[in-house]
Amino acid sequence: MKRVAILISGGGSNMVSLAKSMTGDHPGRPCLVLSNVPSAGGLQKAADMGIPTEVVDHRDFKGDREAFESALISVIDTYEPDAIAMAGFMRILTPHFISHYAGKMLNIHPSLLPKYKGLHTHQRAIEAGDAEAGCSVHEVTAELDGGPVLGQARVPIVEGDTEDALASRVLVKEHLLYPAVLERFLNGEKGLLTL
Ligand code: NHR
Ligand code: GAR
Repeated sequence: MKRVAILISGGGSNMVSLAKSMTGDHPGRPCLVLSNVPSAGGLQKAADMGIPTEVVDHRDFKGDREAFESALISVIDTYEPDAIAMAGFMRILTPHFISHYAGKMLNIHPSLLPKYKGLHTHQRAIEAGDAEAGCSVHEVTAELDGGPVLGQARVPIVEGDTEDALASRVLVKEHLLYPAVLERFLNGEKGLLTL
């Protein structure tokens, strides 16, 4: 069984969909849910599912990203994960962290990469007049939202769409896409999955 650590900063709906998928024949099991935000709603959801939780608050490190990441690494490594899934984790990671887990990290990003790396993806897609939006699961490399894309799902952008409406439409697809890509990743399958 592969041990999967999940990193969150917020409500953790993607974390829940990943954790629920890891049963039966699935090659992975959740070993840790870690948040950089102490009030993240996903922490209680993880505890309710019986998954160990940890908090490493970036604010304790006063802008020293390497010190924050060293603390993250020492907590995460206690759980000996084989893979790390970022699910709404909102801190940019430096090569210090990335190189420690090279080839083991996935992220879900709410855009059709390579479009709209970074933040405020839905607003940017609406403002650009795009006909569709979506989400991508990618390997995490030092280049922000720039690692190899392993899976994508698309949704239409409709007349009068708002950021919130589009975000919830995309989130439904995220909950299908991420578990499917994680399972393939743990099985060593490398092709692109499109939903
Ligand atoms: N780090 C690396 N090196 N590579 C990636 O691909 C990463 C990453 C860290 C996070 C998630 C990403 C997303 O899916 C992610 C991918 C946060 C920011 C950001 O600007 C940007 C992209 C992503 C996550 N964060 C601000 C910061 O200063 C803080 C914003 C906040 O706290 O609300 O770190 O979109
Ligand atoms: C998701 O839409 C995810 O794609 C996005 O944040 C949301 C987290 O929701 N991630 C990013 O924007 C990363 N910068 P969740 O906490 O309910 O999974």
